Amino acid sequence: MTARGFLPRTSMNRRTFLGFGVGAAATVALASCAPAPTWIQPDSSQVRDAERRRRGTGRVTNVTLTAARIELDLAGVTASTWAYGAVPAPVIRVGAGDTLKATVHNQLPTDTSIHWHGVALRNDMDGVPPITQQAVKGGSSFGYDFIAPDPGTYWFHPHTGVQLDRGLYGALIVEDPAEPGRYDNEWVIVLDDWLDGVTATPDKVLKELSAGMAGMGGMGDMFMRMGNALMGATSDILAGDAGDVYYPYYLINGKPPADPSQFTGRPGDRIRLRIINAGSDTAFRLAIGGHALTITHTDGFPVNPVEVDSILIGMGERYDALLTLGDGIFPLVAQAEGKRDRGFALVRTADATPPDRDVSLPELSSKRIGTTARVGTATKLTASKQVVLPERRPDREISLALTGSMDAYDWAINEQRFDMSRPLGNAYEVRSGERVRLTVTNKTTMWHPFHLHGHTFQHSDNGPRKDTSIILPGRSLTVDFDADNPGLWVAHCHNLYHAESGMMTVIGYSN
Ligand SMILES: [Cu+2]
Repeated sequence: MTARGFLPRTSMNRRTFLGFGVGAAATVALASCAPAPTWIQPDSSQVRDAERRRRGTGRVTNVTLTAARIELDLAGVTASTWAYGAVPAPVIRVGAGDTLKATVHNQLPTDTSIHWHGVALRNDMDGVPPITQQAVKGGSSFGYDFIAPDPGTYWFHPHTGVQLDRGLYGALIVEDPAEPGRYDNEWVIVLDDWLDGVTATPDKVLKELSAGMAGMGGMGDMFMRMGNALMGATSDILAGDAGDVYYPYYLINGKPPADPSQFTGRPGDRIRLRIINAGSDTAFRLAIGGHALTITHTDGFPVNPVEVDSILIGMGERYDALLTLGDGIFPLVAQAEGKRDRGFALVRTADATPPDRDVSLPELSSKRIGTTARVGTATKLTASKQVVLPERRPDREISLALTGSMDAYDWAINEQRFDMSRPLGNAYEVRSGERVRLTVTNKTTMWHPFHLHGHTFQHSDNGPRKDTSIILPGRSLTVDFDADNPGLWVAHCHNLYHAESGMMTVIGYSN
């Protein structure tokens, strides 16, 4: 489905008048009629001033990240991949308001970059070449240096090609000095869909997908692998097609089910989970056998606590949850939604026989006996009082339609495929100080995790503060944000292959 009825904002009247369908030439000609905004560049004084206003603590954490080839052991299968020394990279921890100085040494045979996902940081440190910086060339280094203003669970990964679908990712935890700390321990859980060095490289997958699936019609609802593509992966919770890519493994903290990660504690301990979906094409639903989970934060920001049996996590999303450990050994399952496979780890508080990695969990069944399913999704959450955006009428409204299809693999925003060679060609303008209302409508037949850089928006109706939100097919999401972080910010689908194929745009500040 390509949503041909949709008309981009700049050309609505003319296009209707001219009777064009999706005439690319008409769009280009009409776009050039509008006066070009004077964009606030990443190296501008406004960006430096915004950083000064963040009033950091002055504390500095220095880290070094070397992007290089490594061998990853997947229960006896060796995957040659790229990583920051380990998969995931060692956790980076700073306090809210602290400065992170991260030096990346690029020992890869190609360009790279690091994006600090979810952090409202200075624009020139956002890691999106060629928009916010030049690419870090192979054999060279780059120093990221920024204040991390808001506490929460964040992560980092390249914003260069499809490198994220290798092992180049890690957690960034920004600790809250005012944290009540009513838990005994904290576990960082990074989920990933894995293929690099096993079935293909991400670049090969992108090439295959880009050819489109138009010739693959007539397969009906059959679930099957075709090359590195996956057909018929559907999920009720995601309201249809769940993903495009076949992965041989689903990893929890870099480990496959045959060699599971182990989390240990004492019975009765209260544990804070910090869960990050670092996958590229897989939504995970996470549950721990025999345990309820109380969601406390999403995308770093607190919500009014909600108790659930499982949590649905799209690519790029994070959830924090509390649980009280039982006595024994329990399965921690990250079900790859629609893909008929799972990530698997163990939670251990006593010596006991571990559960089978295929064990079925009532927490993951769609209907628990005697009750309704309690699947944690963002739509069930409300922002905690201290992070609710103050009531305000929006100064500007921007409508984005997610468009494109598997057939042509022509993922786009408002039918305009993002072009890195002219990144501001279809950019949307905002101005400092505005309250911006963003309505994102999914005109496609599959779900997309929509991510905005540099800001944490708020879902309508007092919903959660987030930076990455699942939008189901045919549905709209309305969010508000305060334009308080000048610069040029990309907004895109966090399905890596969709983003790289064109489902990306820029929301830029202008003078
Ligand atoms: Cu998408």
